[in-house]
Amino acid sequence: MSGILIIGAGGHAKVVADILFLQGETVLGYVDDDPSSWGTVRLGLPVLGKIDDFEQHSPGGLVMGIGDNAVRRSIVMRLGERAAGMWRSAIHPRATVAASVQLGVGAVILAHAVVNPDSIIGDHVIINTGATVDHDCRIGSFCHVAPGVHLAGGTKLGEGVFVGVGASAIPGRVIGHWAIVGAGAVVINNIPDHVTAIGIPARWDDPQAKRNR
Ligand code: JB2
Repeated sequence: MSGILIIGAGGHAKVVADILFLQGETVLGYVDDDPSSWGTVRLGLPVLGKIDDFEQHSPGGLVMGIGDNAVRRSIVMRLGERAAGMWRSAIHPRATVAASVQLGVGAVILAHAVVNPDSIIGDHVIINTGATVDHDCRIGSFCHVAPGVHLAGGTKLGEGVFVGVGASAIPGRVIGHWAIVGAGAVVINNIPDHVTAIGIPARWDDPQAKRNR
């Protein structure tokens, strides 16, 4: 039987399943590496076994259902060619995505999220509930834009950026690869790669400055 298999079986996987139901997709169930989940049922769908055995279930498509950016990336890399061409997007019917937006493979866009014209969304990105991404933004692969985030026009996120719930960024700011923006932070300056920026305005520890102290 052909249908979609969801990778992961936690909270985010259930949200993905709900979107796929609304899209009218046939969903086979979940695969997950936690053996204690196997044989259990979530939203009426079974956890079928481990991720690396996904081909045993003959899926017609795969959607990534794990929230952690680094874990999503490592699984996509691990499955590599075996999963190439199988990744599908899950876009809630009440999300608003402008016609000119370029969506990467495996994008997951939740209810009431908005992505405005000419934004470019990378692979396996999550735009979570009620988040807004204004015009001309660039969202790198494996980013997670958490619920209620607002990114103003021309914001650029590198790969793997996590923007925490309710954070915002003024127009045109650049947030570096694998940076973390804390919940409720307000980004008014560019943020380097790999730092954690928190507060209003968002600030981060400069490792170089620390070494010189
Ligand atoms: O290192 C890992 C790993 N860590 C967790 N490798 C592999 N292969 N799998 C991993 N997992 C799996 O991800 C767990 O077995 C579990 O199925 C899933 C994590 O489930 P959890 O409910 O803890 O988180 P989530 O990813 O479903 O949801 C997170 O992200 C969402 C976007 C939460 O923070 C949610 O609150 C959030 N909405």
